[in-house]
Amino acid sequence: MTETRHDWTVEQARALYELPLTELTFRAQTVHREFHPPDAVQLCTLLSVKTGSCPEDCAYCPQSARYDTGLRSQRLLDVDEVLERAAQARDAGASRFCMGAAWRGPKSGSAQFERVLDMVRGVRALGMEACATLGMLDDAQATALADAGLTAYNHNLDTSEDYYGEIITTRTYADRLDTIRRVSNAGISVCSGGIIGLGEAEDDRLAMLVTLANLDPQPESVPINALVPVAGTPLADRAPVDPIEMARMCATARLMLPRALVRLSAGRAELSVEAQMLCFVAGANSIFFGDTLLTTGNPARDKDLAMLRAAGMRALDPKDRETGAPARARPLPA
Ligand code: SAM
Ligand code: DTB
Ligand code: SF4
Repeated sequence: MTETRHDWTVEQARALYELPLTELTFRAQTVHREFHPPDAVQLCTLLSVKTGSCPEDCAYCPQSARYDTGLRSQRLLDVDEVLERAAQARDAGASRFCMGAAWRGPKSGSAQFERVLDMVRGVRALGMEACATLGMLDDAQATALADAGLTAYNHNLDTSEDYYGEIITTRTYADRLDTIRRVSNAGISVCSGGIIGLGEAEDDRLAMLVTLANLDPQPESVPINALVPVAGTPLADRAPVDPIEMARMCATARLMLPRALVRLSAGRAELSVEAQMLCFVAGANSIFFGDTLLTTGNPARDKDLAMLRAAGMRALDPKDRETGAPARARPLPA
């Protein structure tokens, strides 16, 4: 049985990342089968519940108030509208519903935070896993989200500690790790990953995976995003990510975080079906499913279902938190 290690070094990560692709994918596949059904992909649907006008300066993000990206800001949606969208996502085949807010963090005790807690309770009552990404949390907010039944909280490290200051100046890497710790202490699963294609070096990508793998417990899910360059942001002109590098990231994440869901996240619309298949072969077992991410495009549902069907893949039925029954594959939706 492959052990989950928390003592990874960048050198060890690089030794995996730089293996011949055939060897790397073989090893990733081998580990994948120990912990996950090899033919199942988790289907998560995203919804931006509060869009734009964000006070943070993340250089990749179309939602920062600092950049003119032509995005229309939108205040926090009503609970009913969110639950209608969640029910549609469930009926379309998604098992997890992820709600994103363009905030530095929620305001404690505010009507808005209370509304988000109602959204979480409502999504759980629909029989779905609920995930939220709302920025930085304090302990009381993490506990309130846990009490509302939140399954997972997404808070990405995005890149290495060394490169972080090139991308974001309005918060620190330590702030990020603090929120992750609070989420974990509150008993919520941590979803944390990052973005490649920001202009970082290979070692920055690997240092990020090392930090994630050395968290104890390791994150339950690890989104691997390829930068979606958006006009008006400082990173608008970054070169497209090489699909082989995306596959290498997925495989290295699979090997270092063997139990995690590795999510092939933003940037899928720019990847061919074959490149995405390579990422699944490399150990990715989760996608964002639905026509949009937060503010940018994602492959259409029908296209994704056709891709998964052509490969004989199925949907991942979540692990049952109450009984501990393991995740299983279930048929794709019609
Ligand atoms: N405001 C919260 C925060 O930053 O924690 C939550 C929402 S934020 C949009 C969630 C994540 O989306 C970011 O951490 C980043 O990894 C990803 N993201 C945002 N814009 C992106 C882009 N243009 N390309 C790829 N990933 C992006
Ligand atoms: C994650 O790692 N990627 C998602 C989700 N977590 C919240 C967001 C991707 C956003 C891509 C740009 C956009 O659509 O605004
Ligand atoms: Fe705001 Fe999150 Fe975008 Fe950063 S990534 S600008 S915190 S919405």
